[in-house]
Amino acid sequence: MWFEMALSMCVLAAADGDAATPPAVIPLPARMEVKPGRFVFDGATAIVFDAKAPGADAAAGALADCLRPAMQAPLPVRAGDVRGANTIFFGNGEGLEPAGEEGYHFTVTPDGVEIRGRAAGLFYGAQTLRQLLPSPVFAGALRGDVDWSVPCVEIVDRPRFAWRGMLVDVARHFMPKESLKKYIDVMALHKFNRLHLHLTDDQGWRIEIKKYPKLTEVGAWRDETQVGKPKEGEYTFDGTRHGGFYTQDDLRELVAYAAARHITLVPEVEMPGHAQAAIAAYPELGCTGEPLPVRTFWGVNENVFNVEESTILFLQDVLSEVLELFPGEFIHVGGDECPKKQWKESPRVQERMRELGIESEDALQSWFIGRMDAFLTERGRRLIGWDEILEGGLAPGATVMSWRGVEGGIAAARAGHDAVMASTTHLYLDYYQSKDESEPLSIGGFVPLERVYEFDPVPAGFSEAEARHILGAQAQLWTEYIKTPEHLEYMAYPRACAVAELAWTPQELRAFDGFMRRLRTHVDRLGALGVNYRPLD
Ligand code: TNX
Repeated sequence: MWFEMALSMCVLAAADGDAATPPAVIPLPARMEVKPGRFVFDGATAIVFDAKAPGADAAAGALADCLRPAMQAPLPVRAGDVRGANTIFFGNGEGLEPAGEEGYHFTVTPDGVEIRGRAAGLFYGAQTLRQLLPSPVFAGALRGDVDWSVPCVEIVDRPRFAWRGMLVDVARHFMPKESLKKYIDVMALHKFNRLHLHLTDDQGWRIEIKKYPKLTEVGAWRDETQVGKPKEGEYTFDGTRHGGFYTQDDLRELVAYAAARHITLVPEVEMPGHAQAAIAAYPELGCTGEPLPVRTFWGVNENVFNVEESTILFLQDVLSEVLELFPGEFIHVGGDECPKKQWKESPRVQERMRELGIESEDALQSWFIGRMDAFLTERGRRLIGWDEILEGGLAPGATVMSWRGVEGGIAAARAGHDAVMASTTHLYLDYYQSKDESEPLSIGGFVPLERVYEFDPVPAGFSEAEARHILGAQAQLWTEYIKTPEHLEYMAYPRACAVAELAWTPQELRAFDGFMRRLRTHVDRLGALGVNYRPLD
């Protein structure tokens, strides 16, 4: 029997979590005390959930699903009111120190495991339990002998921030749905709770919109793609058609898959810039009336949406379908890198500015975003956009995603708006992670692991009231130079582990040395999961 073998192997496997080496949990819990002894799983161990505790059933099932591939005999899962001996028990956290929506209380004694909290907290407790087990349990199939035991601990945990996000740019390179599911699984292990999908850009439109089929018939495909960086202004191209899109069914499936892992998908539909794929599909949305192809090279682009009422209504129709698919509170409308050249040069746009009584092109962009803000607010949602949306005045309901450093986030918070920190300086995981010549070609920049880790989302000098406007932090993976899910994983991990910790763990507990010690164990888990992480130096 598997458990007898497990017992005999106990002494052989290097068990993590002795008092001297606290368990390698990432992100580090807010409070964790290691006690003597271990709980050893055996053939009679069961997962038990209190059927009256919301989410306990789901968390128990999620734990069983994660462990099943590495077990010969899966752990039975059953309902039960009380935590009996030799069980992993999921129940509500009533009467315990409040842990909020996402916190949990977690106790291991030689007799069993007890996890208490609300739905998300219970799920996160299950993720912590996985990380107390040895790395081979993360594999998709039983590999050799595993020490099925966990150290006795007492954990009281809750996140520092409500927004713990990652952006994946599926516009520059389309990523298959199944690869996003794996991505979501790995995010969940790290207690991330927002996946921001950058669904539209100059080089591709990736979301099926029933009312405007050409957005994907035309906009989801480009003839070819720039190869490498231009040399002396000369581009080379690969001559290969690239594209793809998610059907509405695909997106519903992804939304549900992520929700089961307590991750909210944040869809982004870019406007008024980064719009060429949409203009290629419907040229009347552009400023020049000229037909344009879906763009085949990178960089800031002058071809932007016009400001006709029909264009605003078109985009609101698009958003209506987006709202049907994505139930989350926040809808991202882009707003970054919108050159004003065509607006300045177009007689029709200038006429429209006079009609609207708008004096500058920056103010025109604010009017544009303001129309979307009003539309989303009326429908009970919240607009979020890149920090350029500050430039002509911030729309009343807007939340700012601060990418050009933290200044946009600071300005937003000081003006009483919410902000998410997503700064190029620390959180752009498309940038180089080492100076090693063997690193794959990247867009540029240099954001090694230690730099990521040192980021504190709350700017120095912030008052408590200002700090409350910082919803959290988000890592960005722009995919100009990232063509495959494997390469995406290489750029994401292990740096995303640092992002997870800076977004979850109390600032006063964070230390790079301790993180690195835990990370050396943690990367074995990533390896067992088949994540193509960049090896540690
Ligand atoms: C800037 S970040 C962009 C993206 C690029 C990225 C490359 C932002 C809001 N805009 O369009 O992909 O730099 O690092």
